[in-house]
Amino acid sequence: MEQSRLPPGQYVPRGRPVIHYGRVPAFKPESWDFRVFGATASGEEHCVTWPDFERLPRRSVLADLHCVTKWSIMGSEWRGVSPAAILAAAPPDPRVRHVMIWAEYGYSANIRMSDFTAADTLFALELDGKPLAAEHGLPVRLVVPRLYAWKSVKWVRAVEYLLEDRRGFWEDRGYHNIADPWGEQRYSYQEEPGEGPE
Ligand SMILES: Nc1nc2c(c(=O)[nH]1)N[C@H]1C(S)=C(S)[C@@H](COP(=O)(O)O)O[C@H]1N2
Ligand SMILES: [Mo]
Repeated sequence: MEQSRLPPGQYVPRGRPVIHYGRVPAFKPESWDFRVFGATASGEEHCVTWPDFERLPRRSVLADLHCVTKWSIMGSEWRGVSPAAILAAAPPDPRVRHVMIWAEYGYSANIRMSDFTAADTLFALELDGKPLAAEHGLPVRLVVPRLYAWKSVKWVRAVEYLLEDRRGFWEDRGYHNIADPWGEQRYSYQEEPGEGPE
């Protein structure tokens, strides 16, 4: 196992911070669903209920989470569903290069397909051997360890396949479209041509 390293400008805080915009949503299994829409290969929207989502095969990823406010949580064990399973169940149009991840209350983050399909990206249902706590994203959150943590969307409800890149919640409010912590891509003014939509 490669040892975890701290990206530039980050520090390890005491305890485990919780950060999000707005309130913690209640999880109601009977009405919860996971939608895949936008540029699907068939043109149709796919929808998975909680009992079906819960039954998808899981795998574990040992990974760090880097918040743009500069704390990093090192070495958590996340367990959940691989994005590859979602892509197989609901194939995208072959031209799709970006996805929008949607959460409860309209929070969203856009991610390049190459980051979405990275080996350490996961729809996590468990953290360190236990179901996610409500404030960490119960029942499902995305974990994208290779990007700043605002892209690790908690309380995920949908994936939208994009034919053209579009900015999500924080990307539209001054944060970097790509958000690589190793390159300290924190703010949108740092974007080079081609790194974000017009
Ligand atoms: N739905 C949703 N997901 C979110 C956020 C949010 O406001 N809403 N905040 C993000 C930010 S900025 C961070 S740093 C991480 C924090 O995850 P944690 O609270 O589990 O530590 O969640 C991310 N996911
Ligand atoms: Mo964050």
